[in-house]
Amino acid sequence: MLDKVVIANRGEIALRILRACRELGIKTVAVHSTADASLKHVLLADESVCIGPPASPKSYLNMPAIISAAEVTDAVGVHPGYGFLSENADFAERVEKSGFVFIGPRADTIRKMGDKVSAITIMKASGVPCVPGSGAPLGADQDENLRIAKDIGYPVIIKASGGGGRGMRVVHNPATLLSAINVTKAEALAAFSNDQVYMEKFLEKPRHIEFQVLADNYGNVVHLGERDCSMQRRHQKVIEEAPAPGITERQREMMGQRVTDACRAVGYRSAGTLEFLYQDGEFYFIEMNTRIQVEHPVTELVTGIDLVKAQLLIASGEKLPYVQKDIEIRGHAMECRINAEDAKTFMPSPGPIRLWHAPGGPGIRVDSHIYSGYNVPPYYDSLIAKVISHGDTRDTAIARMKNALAEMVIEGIRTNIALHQEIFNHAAFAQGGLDIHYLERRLGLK
Ligand code: MV4
Repeated sequence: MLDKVVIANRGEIALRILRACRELGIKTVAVHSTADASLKHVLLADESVCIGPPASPKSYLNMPAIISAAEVTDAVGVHPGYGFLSENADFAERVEKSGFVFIGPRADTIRKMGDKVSAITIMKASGVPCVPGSGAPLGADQDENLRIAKDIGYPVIIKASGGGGRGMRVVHNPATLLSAINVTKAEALAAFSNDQVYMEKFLEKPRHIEFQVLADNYGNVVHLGERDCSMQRRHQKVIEEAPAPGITERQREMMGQRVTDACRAVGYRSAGTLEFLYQDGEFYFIEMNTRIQVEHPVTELVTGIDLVKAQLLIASGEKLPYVQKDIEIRGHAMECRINAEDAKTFMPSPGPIRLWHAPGGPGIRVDSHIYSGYNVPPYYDSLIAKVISHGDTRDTAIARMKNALAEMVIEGIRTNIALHQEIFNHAAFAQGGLDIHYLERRLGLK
């Protein structure tokens, strides 16, 4: 078992990692910025090291500072959480070259999946269904690009192979294709020094459904079913659930088989998520996340598997203690992301939390680092709590979530609790299976 782990993150996920370490008897080192000395996990950790000023590039993204903290505290592993350096292949490589265990996939796997064209190529080769597309970076031959688009059929979408969700462009006809390619390339080059772009058929009303996998160092891979993350605004997920409404056991088994085959083929290790668009009964792979995700608790509640503990055990060299047939999806779980933000403008609303009453009762879990008197700093993500509900049925999970939202109290800052209540009281949401544009369309109406 790992003896001591550096938690290279902050907020709720840092506390989540600390709790998993504690359960396994692993000592913890919190690294934090000067703005974060009073974070709950910093107060609870066995040791803490200040790694720099508030701005993330100087602290939570500061690789030498984090690796030095591991060195001076005699830690053996580094858990990156989500965001920050969690999918930075260079960081994973530097952690391992410095003699520490990176709690996540191998650096070369992170690199392969970070390049979306490369990820799609790998998945396609393993029989994972992908969106009809160029399957390769677009070249300089514009007649060829026009031909590719014509073959796929308009509308098409131009995406950057390198960075996150930004810099995509939907193209509805050949007249605007070439300028769209050029603008997307220029933006991608400026944003992440990689101007590779590719083309896919644009799906107009998809749902966002993702499969969770766990893999050990010995070629054992299991999937833990899927999550529906379609309730989002501006690429920020708002509500997630597991399982995805309407997905049959047969579909789950078929997709599960394909995603686990693909992970085995690339020698995947640790927790990972394969993202799909789902439309008209078909799944289309779009990208893979090589980190623990914000929404992992809904999968934990329906499978009974602790994903962060699993990551730590895998990193300690242990074998997965179960095979696929041991894994069952039990009941339904929902997660609400509680943000410190203005209800109307969605702008961050940092400041002091004067009062905090956490919800509770059967089937309610709260993952949060906040406490009465805690000051939400303005420098980071505005996620302050995740409320997760579980029940035998989706209706029970919804009823429990409504109770939880009604009884929780956060005073001193503005939050999106009322937005969640509104969504949960909406008939279309109760029905389930809404597409990724639903929330923005509805918010636009009001
Ligand atoms: C798409 C798509 C429609 N068709 N690809 C947005 C983020 C990026 N990671 C993938 N995204 C999309 N890719 C094709 N071929 C629509 C989106 C999309 C989206 C996807 C998942 C969750 C939210 C989204 C919001 C807008 C657009």
